[in-house]
Amino acid sequence: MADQPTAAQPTAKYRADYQAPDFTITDIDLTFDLHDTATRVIAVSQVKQQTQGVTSLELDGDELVLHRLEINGESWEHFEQTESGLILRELPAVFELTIETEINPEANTSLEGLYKSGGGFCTQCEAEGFRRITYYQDRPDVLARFTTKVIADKASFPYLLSNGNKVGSGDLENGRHWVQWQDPFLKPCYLFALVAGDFDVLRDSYKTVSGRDVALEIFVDKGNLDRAEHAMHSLINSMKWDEERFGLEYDLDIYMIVAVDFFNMGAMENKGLNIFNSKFVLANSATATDTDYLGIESVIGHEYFHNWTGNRVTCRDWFQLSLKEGLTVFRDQEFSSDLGSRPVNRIQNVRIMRGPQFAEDRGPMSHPIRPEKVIEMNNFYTLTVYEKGSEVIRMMHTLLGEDGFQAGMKLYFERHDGTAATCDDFVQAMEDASGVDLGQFRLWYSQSGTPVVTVSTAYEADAKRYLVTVKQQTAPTPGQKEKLPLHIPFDIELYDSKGEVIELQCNGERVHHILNVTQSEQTFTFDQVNEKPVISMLREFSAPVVLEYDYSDEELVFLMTHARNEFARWDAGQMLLAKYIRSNVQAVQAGNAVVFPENVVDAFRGALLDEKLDPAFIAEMLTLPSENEVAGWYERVDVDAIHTVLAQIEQILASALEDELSAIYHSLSQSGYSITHDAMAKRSLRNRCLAYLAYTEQGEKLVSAQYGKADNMTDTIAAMSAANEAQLACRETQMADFSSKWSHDGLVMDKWFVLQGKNPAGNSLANVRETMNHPAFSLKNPNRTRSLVASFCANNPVHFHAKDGSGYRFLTEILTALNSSNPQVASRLIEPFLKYRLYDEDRQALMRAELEQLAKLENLARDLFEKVEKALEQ
Ligand code: B3K
Ligand code: ZN
Repeated sequence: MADQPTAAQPTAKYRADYQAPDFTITDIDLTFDLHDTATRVIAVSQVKQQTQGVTSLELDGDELVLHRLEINGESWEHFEQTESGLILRELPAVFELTIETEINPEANTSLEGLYKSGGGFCTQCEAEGFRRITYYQDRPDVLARFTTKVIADKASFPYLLSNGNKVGSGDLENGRHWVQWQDPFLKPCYLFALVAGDFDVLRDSYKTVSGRDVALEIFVDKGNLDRAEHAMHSLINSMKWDEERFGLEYDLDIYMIVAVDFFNMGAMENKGLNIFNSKFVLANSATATDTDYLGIESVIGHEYFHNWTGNRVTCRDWFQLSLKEGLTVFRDQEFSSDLGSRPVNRIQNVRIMRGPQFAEDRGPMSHPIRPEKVIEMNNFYTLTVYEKGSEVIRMMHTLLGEDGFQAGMKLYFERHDGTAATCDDFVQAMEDASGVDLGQFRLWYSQSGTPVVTVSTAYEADAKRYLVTVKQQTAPTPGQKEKLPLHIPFDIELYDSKGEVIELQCNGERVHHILNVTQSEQTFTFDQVNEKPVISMLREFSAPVVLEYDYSDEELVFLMTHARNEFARWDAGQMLLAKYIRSNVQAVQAGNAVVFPENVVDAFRGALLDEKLDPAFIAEMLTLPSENEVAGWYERVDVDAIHTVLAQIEQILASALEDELSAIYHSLSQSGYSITHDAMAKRSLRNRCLAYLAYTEQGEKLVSAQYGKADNMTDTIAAMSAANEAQLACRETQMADFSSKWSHDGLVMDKWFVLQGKNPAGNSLANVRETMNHPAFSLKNPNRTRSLVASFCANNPVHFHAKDGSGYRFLTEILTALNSSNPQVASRLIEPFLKYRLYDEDRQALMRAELEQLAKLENLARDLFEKVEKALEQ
């Protein structure tokens, strides 16, 4: 029961142990009598035996007080309360189960289950939060029809919401009222949602392709109505896009989104009632940056797309999470790419793969996109499951083509609509619908780690033959020593010296540009190649692998200008930068100066001045890889050298390109503000120029002027961030001014907290500690915590890794506090510690000591336990 101490060590669950449930629940009728500290929940479930002869049933429950337990209306004695719930015994084959529990939403700081956010009530049930509401089979393969009655004080909570359609409402005594909802679709309990509060509501409607009218409602805190319009727009665009590109139509008469300030992640796709972190709903030109606008579009899309990929077809068990998440990320990436710039979206997604996802792959938590072993499910909502999961779907899309892939989607829904499915089911549908053999491809689901693909080429002038030899190798990862060759779609193109594409052929037959790499070593031969070509490889990042090839500077500069697709041009630029970053890190470690040759600068000048290119794309071309991404290239990371090299390359580019940057900066100024892609693209290049110019003599003047004149948050934050990075004198005035203007608005202040967290100044940590006393800051709010603490610990490596261990001690203090109040947030923040083996011995010892201290914490939450244990044993 609730307050018994959990003495036992948390135990793991294994994918291989899956067993179908012995009983299922076909219907559940819930009644919530809402009170801040003592909410009563009555759950009446219709239960049916699935395995003949089994008469006992385990229900999950956490932090619940049991008041009543009845079977078929009669009090039931045959049960036992355990640490993790209830075991009911001597059950009939079919019965009605009534359970009345009491919960305390106000004391719920974990933000899982039913909790209070601001003045209202809301829920978060994925992955295993429903067990904090009532005793239930809290697993995704139990699908029931939900009816929910919500009772609360009418004045404080005029809106009472749950999934599905409203079927009744009425007034009660003592100023209370009730509303009843019914969801006609079967769903697992993780998709259950309830909201009670007082809101402003933005209303619109959508006519689906078959002509049904859907009411759209977005609930925001009072006074925020003008900040919900972009979310509504994005929702309508999502509904339309899913009909057009995937042929998928919405299925209820109403779609509701509620924005709340206290939320552990981005948003949640509860059936018909999405609950969102207000960060991904609220925006207007004064409060939101272009990045915020695009983030809202993508998250609104993501949650909407889950209605089919996640809700209509859900996961059989949580090991299958990528079934819905990888696929839905793929869908939201395609949505953003169809609506905006495909190359820029691809570049941004690839940066996430090459930076944080590759880092996850080589850390102690390394896991395949379909994990085998889990202690705390919330720890597996990872970049691997989401982003790499999406790359795996994208590879199938590449192998099958759009038509084959859509045929696979259609078959998948025909087979699995209304059920809980597995990743294998999905791949099977893709295979059956297209006839493409995905046998070896399935290994992507079970093998963890990042494959390294090493290429060598040879040109035989006499035979006019070009040979491409591809080797693949995946290093062992924790718990998985043996690695097999994967099926890698390897997209290439060959160019002649004029930049014309050379048709791929072998023995007189055309060869497709997607090579099927399936062995550990394989040579592809191309004939009729009349001159030594330049090869472009892993085009569009056709597989989530590291590519190694010994390109010359000339070849990379050539590809930067001649490659046909923009992604390949950007990628060539990144490879060129990588060469000089690596050589300079060595130079700096040997006490030498940073060298960055003129001809390399010229290549970037060429990109900057190319008027045929989209300005947003040019901005990406001119963005160096992050310190964290560069750290990922090394077995032993030297944070100081990496920081020095990146900062100096930035400064060298700034002074060499000052005239061009300055001219472009001025030419891109816009009158009036709009969020069209064209306007955003111009702002992004202009602000990239400003970030460089901040390091030149005109920096101080330009940055101050932009801050003073900015009529939108994008330009304001760009000025502040340039001042912060270049440590300009105007930084302090801007920070003070911003805080006095916005300290009433936590969401806006998050941008300020991020800058404090990333502050490169020497007293950075002292400053972060002081910032924690700012009235807008609170460790109870995950957004505030992430903005300040995570940006210091994860994105300010030089100061977090200070040699005296002060950064490490700070993180342990925070983790210790959050371990008891909100373990899910703690578990995200601990990530920088998990990579401790990549640092020098002194730092390793310091971080290890912190991990050991955490391991000794009394009541160490499962979330942290799992990561600390793995990090220490690796
Ligand atoms: N499905 C949710 C994530 C739930 C996370 C639980 N710790 C949001 C999403 O991926 O769309
Ligand atoms: Zn999702």
